[in-house]
Amino acid sequence: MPDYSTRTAHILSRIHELAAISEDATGATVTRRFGTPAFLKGRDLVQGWFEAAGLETRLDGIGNLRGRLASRRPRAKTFVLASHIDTVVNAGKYDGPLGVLMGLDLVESIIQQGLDLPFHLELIAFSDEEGVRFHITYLGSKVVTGAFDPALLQRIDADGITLAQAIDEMGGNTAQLAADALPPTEWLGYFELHIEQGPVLWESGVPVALVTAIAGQQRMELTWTGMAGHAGTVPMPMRQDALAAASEFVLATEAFALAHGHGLVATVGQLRIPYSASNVIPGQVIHSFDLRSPDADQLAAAYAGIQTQAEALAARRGVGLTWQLVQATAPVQCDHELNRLLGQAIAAGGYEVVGLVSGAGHDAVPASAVAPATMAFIRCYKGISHNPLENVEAADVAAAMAVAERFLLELKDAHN
Ligand code: HGY
Ligand code: MN
Ligand code: MN
Repeated sequence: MPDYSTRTAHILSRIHELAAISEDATGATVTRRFGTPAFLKGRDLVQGWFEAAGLETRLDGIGNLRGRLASRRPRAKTFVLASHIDTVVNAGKYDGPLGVLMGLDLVESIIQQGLDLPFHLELIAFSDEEGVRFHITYLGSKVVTGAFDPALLQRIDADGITLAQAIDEMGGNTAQLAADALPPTEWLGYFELHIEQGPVLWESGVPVALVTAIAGQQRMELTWTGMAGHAGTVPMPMRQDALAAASEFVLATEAFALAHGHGLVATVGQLRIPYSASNVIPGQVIHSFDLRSPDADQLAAAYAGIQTQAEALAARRGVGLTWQLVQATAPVQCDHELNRLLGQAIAAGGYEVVGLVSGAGHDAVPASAVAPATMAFIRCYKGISHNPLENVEAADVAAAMAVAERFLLELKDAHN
């Protein structure tokens, strides 16, 4: 009988070792954005673990770490186990790395048992799922799935560095990105283990669930342009205050999402005021806008409705508005057959089979365009994520490990 609690303790000790590598030299917060020295140092650590497990590893052109366990079957397809090792800023320890390190443990166990699978296994630690540095998500998985648009190479980060420059500086190779794709004919499927990042499992006491769908999301950048002025001399009715306009927009979109419900969520997570000073009326405000829904029609209607509201608000306030759509991803359904097997594995563990829609985006989204894809969610502390309070119970990770290992063995039997 596998000793999942010992294996889980090993996974969690690696989680803490990786979390100690951060852009924050004080170590007080966990931040490893795509291509930064901290990201590269963390990836080196994980690559050492891949190689110690016996995986043949390589770094692809966009910096994904790829470990391959070849099947002895010559015409075998490839089943991908993956998640990401980049993080948001001031992140938790588990969003991404937990899926990679649980996947590594599953592969280590297969190698130790000397199992010959009827498919190649490729374990991938994606280099940029969060899209923090260039505001575009899934850069790593887009390369592996062949969905990477070369035009993205011209995107610039807050320091004016292009994605192409960042890739070159980290030792990547922009000329290789197309060749790094796993051809659609070679995919058998995709499976990702990830913390739920929501409260459902926490409240229900269920340790692990399957994912039925992943919400669609749109990422925008809005720029409000008013008139900078003296905070002491411009009468209130004469102001074209860009921050007041942006603030009204934030509250109006919050009210819009609350009023429409059904999984619609709207967030302004980043905002900057160029040339800001306490005694200057903000002349310009630039901010992000993240809009999501599991329902494509609701997402489209909300996008149009909120944009119309924003334009009317800008006109009323005499403020200019530019609304730039940065990225749009449609909602995706997870694969029914994989979920049938995953549901069997969950039930065999004695757990209620819970199916969840993910409000968070995941690399399973690009993967679902080329292969049957699904995910398993692990219960996390109060559903908190993108926050240092992110946490998991070892018992829940152990439960998910048992389910995932049973799922892989079912997959082996199904393709033998
Ligand atoms: O934004 C997301 O949903 C994910 O954390 N990248
Ligand atoms: Mn994630
Ligand atoms: Mn995340």
